[in-house]
Amino acid sequence: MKKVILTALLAALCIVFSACGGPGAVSTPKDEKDLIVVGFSQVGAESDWRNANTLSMQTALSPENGYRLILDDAQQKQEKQITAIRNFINQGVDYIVLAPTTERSWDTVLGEAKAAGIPVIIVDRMIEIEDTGLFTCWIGSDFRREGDTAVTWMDSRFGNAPLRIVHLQGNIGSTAQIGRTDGLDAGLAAHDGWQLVFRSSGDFTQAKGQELVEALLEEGQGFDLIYSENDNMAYGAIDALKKAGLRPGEDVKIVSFDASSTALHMILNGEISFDVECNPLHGPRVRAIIEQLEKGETPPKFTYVEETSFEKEGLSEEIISARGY
Ligand code: GYE
Repeated sequence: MKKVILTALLAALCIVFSACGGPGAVSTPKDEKDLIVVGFSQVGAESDWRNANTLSMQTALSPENGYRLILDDAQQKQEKQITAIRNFINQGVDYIVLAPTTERSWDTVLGEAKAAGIPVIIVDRMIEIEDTGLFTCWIGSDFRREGDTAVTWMDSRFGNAPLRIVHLQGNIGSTAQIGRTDGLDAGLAAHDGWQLVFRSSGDFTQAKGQELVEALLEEGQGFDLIYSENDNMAYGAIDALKKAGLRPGEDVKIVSFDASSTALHMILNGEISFDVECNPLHGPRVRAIIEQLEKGETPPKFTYVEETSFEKEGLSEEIISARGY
């Protein structure tokens, strides 16, 4: 009984304190009607990168921070994203955040969002659109630079020595695929010792990465290096190599993108040789953009996030655990 009274007293005190915003005030979810409503059309859940990105958005745009986030997973299909955006417009959301699957064919639906007066913030990949007034701003990675970073490392490591390359591509038509592929193509053009022995899309998934490399090994194709446009395809490729009795990192070198924590551990154990970082933590960045817009300010139209790259030298458990993904 005593305990009940004490708890009630404490609760009452808490209410008084938080209502006055006094010391010890706890942050409580705001009234539902005061929340800023954000519709987020997400590509899917195809990779570690994507899951870290979704979590970052959910954490930053939480009710505690004053937001209601409506998340739509498009399962890597643009048609589903277009439907999701139309639903957001019908629901009258305050902002739309779009992580686009591919670059093209957004004109009509973004025109509809504009007509409804809803600002659209693009994250991660870019869109190719004639009227750039149809979106408010974009924030994401410089994917071509990522590809160039990988090629620079390959050049420093192998020079123009004969190198048989297997290229696992991401979703065809996505900026991440286009930039990373363009980087490799430039590398191939500049090194006549490098030979592209296989190129196909593994859709950024582990299962497809494994399938492609398994099929290749069954055909008896030899190769020295796998250029995998994301970590999850690299995990699948590594499984395929091991199943065939090959040693990833020794018999076949792996170059990958994203630098998620599993991949960085694979650098430490020698399976992945080089990984270019792609930063998925866009949640706080989007929140900062919305805050600017709410104050009537104009955020920069395009913002590239800073990124680095990793190899075994200089990498440690401490570095990996200090990262957010
Ligand atoms: O590299 C991949 C994900 O667009 C940056 O998409 C993103 C890419 C990322 O599925 O893992």
